[in-house]
Amino acid sequence: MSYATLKFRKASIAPVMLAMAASALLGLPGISRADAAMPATSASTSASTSASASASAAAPASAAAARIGRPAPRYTGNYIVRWRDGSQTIGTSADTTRMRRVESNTGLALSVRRPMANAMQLLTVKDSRGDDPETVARRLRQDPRVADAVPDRWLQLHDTVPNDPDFATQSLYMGSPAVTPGAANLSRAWDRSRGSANVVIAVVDTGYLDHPDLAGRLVAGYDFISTTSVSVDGDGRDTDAHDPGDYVPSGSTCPDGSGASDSSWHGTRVASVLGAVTNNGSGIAAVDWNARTQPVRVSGRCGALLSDTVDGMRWAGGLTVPGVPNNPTPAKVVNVSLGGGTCSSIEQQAVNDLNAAGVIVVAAAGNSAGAVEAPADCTGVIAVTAHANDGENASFANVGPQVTISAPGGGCGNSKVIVTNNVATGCTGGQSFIRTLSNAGTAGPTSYNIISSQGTSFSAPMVSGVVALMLAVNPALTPAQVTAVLKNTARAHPAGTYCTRSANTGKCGAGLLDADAALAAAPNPPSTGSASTSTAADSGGGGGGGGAFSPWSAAVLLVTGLVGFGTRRRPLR
Ligand SMILES: [Ca+2]
Ligand SMILES: [Ca+2]
Repeated sequence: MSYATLKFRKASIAPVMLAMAASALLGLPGISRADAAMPATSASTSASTSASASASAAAPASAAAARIGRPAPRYTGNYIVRWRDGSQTIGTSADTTRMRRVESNTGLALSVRRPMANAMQLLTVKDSRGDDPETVARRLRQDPRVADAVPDRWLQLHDTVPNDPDFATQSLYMGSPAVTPGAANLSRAWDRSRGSANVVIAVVDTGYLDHPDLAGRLVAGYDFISTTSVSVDGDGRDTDAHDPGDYVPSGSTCPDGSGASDSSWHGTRVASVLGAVTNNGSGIAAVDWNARTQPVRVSGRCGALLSDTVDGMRWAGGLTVPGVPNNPTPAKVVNVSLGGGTCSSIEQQAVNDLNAAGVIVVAAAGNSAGAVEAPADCTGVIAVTAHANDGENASFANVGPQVTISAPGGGCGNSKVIVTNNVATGCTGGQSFIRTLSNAGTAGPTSYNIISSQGTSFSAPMVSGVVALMLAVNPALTPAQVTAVLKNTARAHPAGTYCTRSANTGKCGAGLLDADAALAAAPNPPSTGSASTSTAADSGGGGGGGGAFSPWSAAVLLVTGLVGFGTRRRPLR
């Protein structure tokens, strides 16, 4: 069967317009193109930006680190003192005598608050004579009876909050799960690692744009689209992975029967989730702050061909593709936010070969409110379904036994869809959105912007970014170990939601992505044996793969949200 369903194909209305329409109908704030429009980059400056990108790829790490200042400590007026004689008896004459002598020697008025472990006492200095706490501690240390003295101070749970203006919205799905149950716990994770420029994440998609909030994070990719009618760039395969737009002109019909549609800028949107320039005071924050993103262009007008997609995936991971120079900067993580049909022997072999080379493949489960689609259903792939900010599986998201884990992808929890006369009319508590970099152009690119997106397309790069962070912590992790750590550290779906119903056991993977827990476990992964966990025989052959793949993007979902949400919603069971 071909991917024809392609009912989900990027559809006939541009994401921006859909987002605006959804906003108007559902009363959602701020997702017009105006709310975050960024200045367009001219063609000439694009070229220079692109040329300097790889040379300066390592720069963001140090620059970001430099901007993250260390806030001044908050002191309490108390001091932790370790006595040289080892005594911490309080209230005895010996103790009182010792205190009086220290007071006399230092000129400080002291009292004991309580004893501490290791022959220490917590003292209060009642009059520090205006000296700062570190100076007071230094004076205490100069007394011969004092072995050590340190000012007591407040310690904070470490949450990293990047200064990108959109993070205020993004924290709903990237911040603390104590605030939003579905959030990926990245603020805490970023205190463990913000990623490494040594890690390359390939985005196998529609190519990329020189969006100013993406520039500097990219390494050279490749255009794998072999057919000119699909590539829309006037030629076949070449070194330029720019996205010229995948619009279908008025009057044209795709092989799946769909008609005119605006450009999706899907590859840029997906790449921005895992690799936008972060903590630059502009635009959005990404999951990984330092890894480099490699655009591998396989999808154009009317979608992607399996033959191009498999070649692109193999090249991304450093495998040889005839007629194409080997990838000089092979990716350790390959993100595939498109697909369709069921896993064929061709896709399975590509995944097996990538896994055997130590490459982690992450794929979106799809948005058909049905079974997991290829390549996410191949063995050895980290298959990602989506949940809304409240942690419930999104009503559009595909689920099934192949799902590895769930990550934020916007939408509406499956049990929260409000249905009136068999038509979805809203979402209890409101829909969730993922903020993504995009472009206002309906055909070719025009002005850069930021739009709200939904779909497993944006859940997968959430996981790919976390995998890149894990590899920054432990570069030796195998694909099987990464999978095991993600599963072991996933949080349970919230009680009473779709995935916790007994009829849905085993459909939603191990649970919700928790970046902090994954990074905490990354240094000591479980033993998993061979990196390659499957053979082609495991795939069962599969009848899919013959048709075109299509990016899974917001457009479709918003369309269904407006006109067919009810019919697209899975039965709750
Ligand atoms: Ca080309
Ligand atoms: Ca940014």
